[in-house]
Amino acid sequence: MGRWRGAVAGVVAAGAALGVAEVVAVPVGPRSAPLIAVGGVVVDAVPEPVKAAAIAAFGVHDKTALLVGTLVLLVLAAAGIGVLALRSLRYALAGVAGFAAAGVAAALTRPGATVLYALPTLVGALAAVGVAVLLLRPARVAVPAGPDPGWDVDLAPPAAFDRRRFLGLAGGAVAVAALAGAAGRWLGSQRAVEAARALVRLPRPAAPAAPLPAGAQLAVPGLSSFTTANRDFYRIDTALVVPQVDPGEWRLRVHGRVAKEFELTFAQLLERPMIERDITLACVSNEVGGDLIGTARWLGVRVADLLAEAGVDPAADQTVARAVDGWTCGTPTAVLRDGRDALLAVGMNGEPLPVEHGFPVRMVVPGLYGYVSACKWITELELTTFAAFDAYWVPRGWSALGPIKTQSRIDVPRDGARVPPGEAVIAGVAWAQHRGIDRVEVRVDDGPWQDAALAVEPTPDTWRQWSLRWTATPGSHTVTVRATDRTGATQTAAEADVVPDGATGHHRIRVDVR
Ligand SMILES: Nc1nc2c(c(=O)[nH]1)N[C@H]1C(S)=C(S)[C@@H](COP(=O)(O)O)O[C@H]1N2
Ligand SMILES: [Mo]
Repeated sequence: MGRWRGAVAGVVAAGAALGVAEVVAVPVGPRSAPLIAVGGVVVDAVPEPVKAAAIAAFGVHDKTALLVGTLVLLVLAAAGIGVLALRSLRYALAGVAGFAAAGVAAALTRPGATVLYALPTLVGALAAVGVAVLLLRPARVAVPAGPDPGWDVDLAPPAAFDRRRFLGLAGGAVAVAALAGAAGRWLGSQRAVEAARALVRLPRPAAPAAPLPAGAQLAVPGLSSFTTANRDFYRIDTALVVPQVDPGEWRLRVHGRVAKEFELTFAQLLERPMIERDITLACVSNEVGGDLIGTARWLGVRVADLLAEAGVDPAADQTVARAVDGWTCGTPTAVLRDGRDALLAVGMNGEPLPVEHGFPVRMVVPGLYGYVSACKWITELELTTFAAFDAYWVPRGWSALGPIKTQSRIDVPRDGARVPPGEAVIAGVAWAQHRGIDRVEVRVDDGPWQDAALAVEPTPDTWRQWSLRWTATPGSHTVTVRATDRTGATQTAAEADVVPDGATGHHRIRVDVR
């Protein structure tokens, strides 16, 4: 009977610590909460294969998986420490001290941390000690001193352990911790940033995008829509809690190897001439056939205009964008100035940027993967060189340069679908941003490559829809697609992993016609 009591006490104490810490983290800042801080260190430290495997296994839920995994480990450790603490409370104190040290160290080393970041963990640790003492003490004092009392030491004496009191206290602590945790999370999400976002009035673009041509969107059920709704847009970043940036405090600093450094406020940015563009954004971690890609109508200021104003040192071949949470990406300066619509975006599909997509300002560069260009919650543009600085993903095994590779995907039918025999439609999307798609071919089984019909391409900076009629014959079939971009290059069949600079290979599905 003894052991479970220790395990329960340990887990309840750990829960109390996390719950209380969440509340203290509300005024201090969400990234100071120990679970988030430790998770953040893990995110920054995991070796590349683990990160790639996590994205492959969990996709956009990789961060949830990380937090759940961390919690499971914590629960196991806390249970173990609780069992030890039945023998001596010293074990409980040592365990709490160990976890507190890890939490404080993680919180204090997060980018942008202040000494206050230690507070949530410390207050949480006090709560854990309190709960542990409360739950474990009766068991301890009950173990009689002196000569062997004659009963199994594993069994506490009947009088010593008041099961109802223990369960009542444990239940109470769990309820308080859960309430505190939920309240902390809720208060954290109610921060002023959503209200500030609701107040943003986006300027009219000086150069609006033309309405989408009718032929850009094919009428094929199940085909991805040309424009991806904000709520459906994939999200990939290293932020365990979404940075909350008050547009009133936001500054963009343009500095480094420039003739004239300067700073812009959000109001000043909004006064500048804005352009509106349809651009497809893709993640380098997108597997062949994957869905880490989407298209939005972005509103923003040309990055090239800002660089021209700063006066760029011709030797500064890399422009590093830095986010408020310390994340960085490095973009070739030449790409930002070659005339393409590289944007500091404030609007996405007619709304201010959603908070998780970078509110108030992010970068979007047609033709480059997000990890080398699409900095969300941006606050700095630093002109430097590739020789002088490695951005976030580079020391973690990814290429410093990330031009998008020509790719195509079959959306209809779905892989593994059952298709009735007869007339069918195969359809999907193909992309080679900033080069444009000129041809898409489809092959059934080992048959000839057949040209698919292409939808209207509003700009070479977006994906392009395609479709092909097919008379489906009974049996099991594979369907393969490949695209050719406007430079004449056809997508390679050679399969390459997403690391270091994007997956290659043909998307192939299997369908069952019956
Ligand atoms: N601050 C910050 N910006 C970031 C990232 C990040 O981790 N932190 N990830 C980048 C990556 S890898 C991609 S693919 C795009 C994804 O943008 P989205 O989440 O709006 O789709 O954001 C980029 N911008
Ligand atoms: Mo990405």
